[in-house]
Amino acid sequence: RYQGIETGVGNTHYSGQVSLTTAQSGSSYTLTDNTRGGHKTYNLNHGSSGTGTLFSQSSDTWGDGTNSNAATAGADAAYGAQETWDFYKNTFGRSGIKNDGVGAYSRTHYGNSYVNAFWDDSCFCMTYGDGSGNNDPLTSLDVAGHEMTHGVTSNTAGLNYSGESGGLNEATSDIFGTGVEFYANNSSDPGDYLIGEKININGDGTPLRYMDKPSKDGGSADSWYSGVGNLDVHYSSGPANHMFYLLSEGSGTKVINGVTYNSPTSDGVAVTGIGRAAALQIWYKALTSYMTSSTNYAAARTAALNAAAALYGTNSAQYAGVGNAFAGINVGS
Ligand code: ASN
Ligand code: ZN
Ligand code: CA
Repeated sequence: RYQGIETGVGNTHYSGQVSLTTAQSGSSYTLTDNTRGGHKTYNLNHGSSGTGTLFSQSSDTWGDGTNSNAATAGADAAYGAQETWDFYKNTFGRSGIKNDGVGAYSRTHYGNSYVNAFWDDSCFCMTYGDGSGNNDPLTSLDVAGHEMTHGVTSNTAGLNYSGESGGLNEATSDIFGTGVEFYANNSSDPGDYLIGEKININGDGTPLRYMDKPSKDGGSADSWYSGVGNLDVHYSSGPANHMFYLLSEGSGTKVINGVTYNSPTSDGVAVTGIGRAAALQIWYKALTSYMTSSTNYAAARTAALNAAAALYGTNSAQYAGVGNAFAGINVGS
């Protein structure tokens, strides 16, 4: 058999026990995924430059679910990269971040008590900190999908990371990060419209962001207004996250995978959802066919309407749904 493709076991911190594609190298195994563009997962061992070392061991079982085992975060990161690859491939036919079949690489255990994770276009790589006290690594599925989506955005629309386009860039990462989480269908980390609900980023277990009502985070806007582009991009993302929730699920109260959402509209007019699958297709086509680096909220509405028209026609419920969801965040009417 081909020794470059093995099936290992990951005992992750956030996603329970998962299957990981690994590779054999001599008498050891490595976190190398030759079925997904050769993605590799590294251990920076608290350094902050270079690649550190490729995760490598004699057994093909990775981590034990605890943070005292360095390979646990490796297993989460490898799983996040795997599910993100599969989400893009199987949902949109996109083969990797650049759609060229080439995998990125991931670095875990960056620095000390580093409470962030980031994509870097220049290394074409993903980096994860270990969180406060090195106790809450930022390796959950939605964070992995969020960060790698920054690579997709930068290789497609190229939305500038400031002003309204910056908010749309951030929202695109939240939207497809959430898409990854639902796609993975993992019982330890089921799909939701919350961002960072697993990583204890606020120290009290609450999520970083809420797509049904973004203002629940204390900083994000629920709807567009003329100064929204002056907010930090992680707050000006709010209206687009909210639009995506409304488009997918509709306004009002709804329980999904045990989480209760209550989504308002800016004008009080109820909105009916078209389902997450269609909403994802519309946003992906808008991003990859119609948005540019300077797209603002008004132009994002036009881009999404164009995408819905191309996919479903102008007489479709999906096309009407886009108009209604944008009206619900005070864009168009
Ligand atoms: N984790 C942050 C983000 O993806 C990193 C950054 O500031 N770009 O938004
Ligand atoms: Zn981001
Ligand atoms: Ca989530």
